[in-house]
Amino acid sequence: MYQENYINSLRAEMVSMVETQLSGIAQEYGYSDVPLETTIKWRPMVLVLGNYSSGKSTLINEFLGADIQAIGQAPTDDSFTIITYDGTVPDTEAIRITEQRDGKFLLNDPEYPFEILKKHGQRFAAHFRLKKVNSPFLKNLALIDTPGMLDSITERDRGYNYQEIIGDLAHLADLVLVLFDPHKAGTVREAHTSIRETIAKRTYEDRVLYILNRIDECASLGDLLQVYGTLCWNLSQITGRKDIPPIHLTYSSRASQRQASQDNGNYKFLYLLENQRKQLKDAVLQAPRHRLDNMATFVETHAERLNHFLEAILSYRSRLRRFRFKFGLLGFVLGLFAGGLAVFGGLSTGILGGLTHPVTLTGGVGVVILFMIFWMMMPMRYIHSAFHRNYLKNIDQLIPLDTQTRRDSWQAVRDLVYTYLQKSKGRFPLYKVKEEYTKVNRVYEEGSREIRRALNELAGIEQNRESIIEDSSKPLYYYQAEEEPPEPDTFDDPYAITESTKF
Ligand SMILES: Nc1nc2c(ncn2[C@@H]2O[C@H](COP(=O)(O)OP(=O)(O)OP(=O)(O)O)[C@@H](O)[C@H]2O)c(=O)[nH]1
Ligand SMILES: [Mg+2]
Repeated sequence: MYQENYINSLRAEMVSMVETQLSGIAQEYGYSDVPLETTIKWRPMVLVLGNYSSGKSTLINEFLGADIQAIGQAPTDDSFTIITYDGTVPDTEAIRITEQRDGKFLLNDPEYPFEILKKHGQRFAAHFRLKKVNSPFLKNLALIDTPGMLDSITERDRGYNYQEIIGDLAHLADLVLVLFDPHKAGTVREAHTSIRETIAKRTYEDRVLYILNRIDECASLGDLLQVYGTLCWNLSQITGRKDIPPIHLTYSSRASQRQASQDNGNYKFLYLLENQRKQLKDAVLQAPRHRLDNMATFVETHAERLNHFLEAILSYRSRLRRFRFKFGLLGFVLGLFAGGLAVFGGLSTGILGGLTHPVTLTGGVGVVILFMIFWMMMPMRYIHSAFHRNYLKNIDQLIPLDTQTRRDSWQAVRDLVYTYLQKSKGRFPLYKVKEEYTKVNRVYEEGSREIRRALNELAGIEQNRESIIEDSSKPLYYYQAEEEPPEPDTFDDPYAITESTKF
């Protein structure tokens, strides 16, 4: 409970940091169209992807503890469904859908983070919906069920760009579950493209959980191992990694005709894998923890990018100031020279012969002033626009790009800096930008450090909790060091199913 509260308050703090320190600046300079915190404000999300009929909806129903999503053998559901918690209906009541919202509402309500999906058009909106359910499983997260991936259906048939939508949803989600089933462990083309092109590129690999579902349909342990091997091979091809990502094994006991406890056939292996099902559920319930990591990265990334944006436009201004000073000074020297020349010329040619010295001097100063006015109006303007053009052309010179991180972050704001300088012609209130820079820099330097420190503290709490659980689960004789553990009378078959080991 303490851990849950800690996570929730850390989340709230991070959202408020983004809201008060970064969001306004991001919108002002066109870095973000919507308030920056929109995508992190809502609850942690778990995206469920997979082949058609791989059991996505069945697994979701198992998590929720009720038949919320439609299931069926043929491609069943062609909608993207957000399933979220309804806290207004007590958990003690039967778990059910308490409210439904359609896509149009969802895409336009600023309470939800789905505004960025508006670009996918009307056809997508018609396939997008939200269900509120009073399942305790949803207390700290929301699930997203998706239409199955199919080889035979093209983007045109679907009427919307499936790959891009999956990419955007994966970007929003804190955890992505990718389901496979034994029949299609070879995976299909769309699965390949979606996973390789979108998830691997746009989210971190530790945010993806690969799941081999419906394992009860394997005829024996040997059969399961063969399927597992095929899937491993395919996954290593998809992810391009030499090490194979961990694969969770699961099945739905409700959908299955075979029971885990059935010990007469070849299905004993299901019983041995029972703990995997529990581990999967626990891993999904870790979504709020993933959200914290994602938020920390979010704050760091955006603070760094905004920092680079402001650093670049400030650097432009300080270069412009130096340039102006240099050419102003040159103009002044030339003006002095012109004034001196005028006085000297006048005196030597005798034109100013009758004039007194102070008047001659005033005339010289007048020439200097006139020259300076001319210098400012004509050559300086021309040189200034040449300076502006030159810096727009060589915009990468504005800030040092000595590390890969700086280069990556600069790539993300480079065009924005270009557009801003082009539009403003380098004229902006300097004190204001300096103030904003200090603010963003503080988040970038101190805010990020504090978030990481809080995350470490949280990891400490988690470790403590685990060791307490571990300690309490140790058998009693563990504490009686001098006493040997009792020898079992007979050899126990570890795979035997007894009353006490049944779940
Ligand atoms: N034996 C067995 N059958 C399952 C399991 N999970 C799902 N099924 C069955 O597989 C079929 C497809 O399940 P769904 O949950 O609809 O699959 P889906 O991935 O949501 O399918 P689409 O929404 O059409 O992409 C249903 O008939 C389920 O009863 C499982 O673990 N074991
Ligand atoms: Mg489904």
